[in-house]
Amino acid sequence: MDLRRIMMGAAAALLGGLGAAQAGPTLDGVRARGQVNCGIHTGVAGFALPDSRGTWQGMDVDLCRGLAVAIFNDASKVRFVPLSSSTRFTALGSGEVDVLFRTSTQTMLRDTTLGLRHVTTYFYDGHGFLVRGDLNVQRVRDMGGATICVLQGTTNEQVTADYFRSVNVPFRPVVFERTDQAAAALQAGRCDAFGSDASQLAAVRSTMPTPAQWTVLPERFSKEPYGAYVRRGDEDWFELVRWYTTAIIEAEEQGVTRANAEEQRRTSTNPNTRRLLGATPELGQSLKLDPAWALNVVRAIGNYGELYDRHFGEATPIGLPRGPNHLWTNGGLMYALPMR
Ligand SMILES: N[C@@H](CCC(=O)N[C@@H](CS)C(=O)NCC(=O)O)C(=O)O
Repeated sequence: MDLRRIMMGAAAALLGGLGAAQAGPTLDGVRARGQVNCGIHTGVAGFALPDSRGTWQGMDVDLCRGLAVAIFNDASKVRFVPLSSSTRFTALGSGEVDVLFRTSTQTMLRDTTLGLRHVTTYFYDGHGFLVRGDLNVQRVRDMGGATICVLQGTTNEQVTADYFRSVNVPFRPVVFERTDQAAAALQAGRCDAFGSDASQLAAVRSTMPTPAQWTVLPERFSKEPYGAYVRRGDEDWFELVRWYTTAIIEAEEQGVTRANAEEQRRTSTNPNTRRLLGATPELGQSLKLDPAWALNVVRAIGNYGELYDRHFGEATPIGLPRGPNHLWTNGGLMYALPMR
């Protein structure tokens, strides 16, 4: 640790001791600016896509809005910054955005080499392939010589190459910058398959002119756990984003919904629920937020299950089964660390 950091830490400790609500530099900057700058996808249904009125919609988009609510109790205090896969991490590193909620897989080398930190998993996925339904392949390894569309700067580029190399089957990659370009190339027959995370393939399929003609093959070739990313060196901001994400899952675990959150705060006798919703103030205080931060978040965007259903559930064109994104109590992997 360098001297400047030690001095800054000592100064912060002193201020803390005097009772000043000094937060880390990112939260202070966000508050001074009056909005969170949130890096999102350039356009994929389910995670981030503008609707017919040009309003961004999707799980990543709502996670950005919810973060604004946790800080300002105002979902409009967010600026969405669409970023391609290959520019997202440099945009975060340079300070153009405060956080990424951008379909970003958490990997060891991203964590250890980019000067960034991934936070905690909010979506479990895996790499798959989208193909024309009449292509008639049972297994991807039977696609020798195929042309495969992938997106630049994604894990999917490497996973595709690793897989075909591991089974010693040749393929030809065609690399694009944006999802819509890859989808158009697939549609036009310029590639035989599109390799990406299965959720995004389901989303792309749902926005094709004739979805029924397209199939996401059932094999999965990697683990793609999505997490928010923040810059290194601001522990307070890291903690805020981590416990904010956790609170949304915890709300579902406790049966706190958009509709009942307010009432639960008033009437619940469960100490965990009372803490989560700010009937007692310690969680909010520890993050330098209003005691009602998590209550406000759930009222604004819902708990994790509500968020999933709204953007990926049966009633959406994507209709993606929840699978590993179910709560751990329901056979899935979503497990909130204890909030106490
Ligand atoms: N999970 C992958 C990225 C998944 C992803 O975002 N893939 C496509 C969408 S299918 C993409 O990069 N799109 C770029 C764009 O349209 O900006 C990663 O973290 O590298």
